Amino acid sequence: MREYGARTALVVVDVQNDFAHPEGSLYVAGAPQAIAAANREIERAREAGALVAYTQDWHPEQTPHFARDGGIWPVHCVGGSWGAELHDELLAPEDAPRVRKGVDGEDGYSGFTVRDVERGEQAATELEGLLRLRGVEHVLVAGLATDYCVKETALDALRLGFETTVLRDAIRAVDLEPGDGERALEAMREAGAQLA
Ligand code: VGL
Ligand code: ZN
Repeated sequence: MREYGARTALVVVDVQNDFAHPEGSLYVAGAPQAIAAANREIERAREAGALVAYTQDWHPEQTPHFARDGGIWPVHCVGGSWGAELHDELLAPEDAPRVRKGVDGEDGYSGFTVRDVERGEQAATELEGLLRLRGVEHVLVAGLATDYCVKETALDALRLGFETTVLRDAIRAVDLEPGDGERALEAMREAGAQLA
């Protein structure tokens, strides 16, 4: 049984319409089940007074992340669009922090870091600071997608020294190649994450 407390934070990764809604441009199979599981965790976290932080993939209209500009993805989560909004069924109180990745056109999958596409430099988002300010030591990760943003967020959390737990029921994979989700779980486990 997971215990939430003041030194625990639940990070809910990219549960946005483009990934989580069947009409989204990059719909992840099983997203509704991941939302249901994430909502149970969010309720428990809030009851215990634990921080719940939400990340959002937040792209400009043009970015080398998109296939039409040389990347691999259909256009998704363009900042300010319907696809970038958190899914309606996700419990997301107004007062909970939202961390938007890529607001200045940077690239990257982790909720903690973004990369300048021209210079290749990494920069931190505000997520780590939010957690440090609250004295968080243990990060639990839920959301989408297992093989991209969940994985990179969990690996960064470990790198930054947080005890890290990945909530298997509350995540789903894109699986561009069959098995990507399983391989991502293995990579997170090998790096030191607990799979719960
Ligand atoms: C993601 C693919 C492209 C994610 C973001 O949130 O996992 N996946 N952009
Ligand atoms: Zn993206």
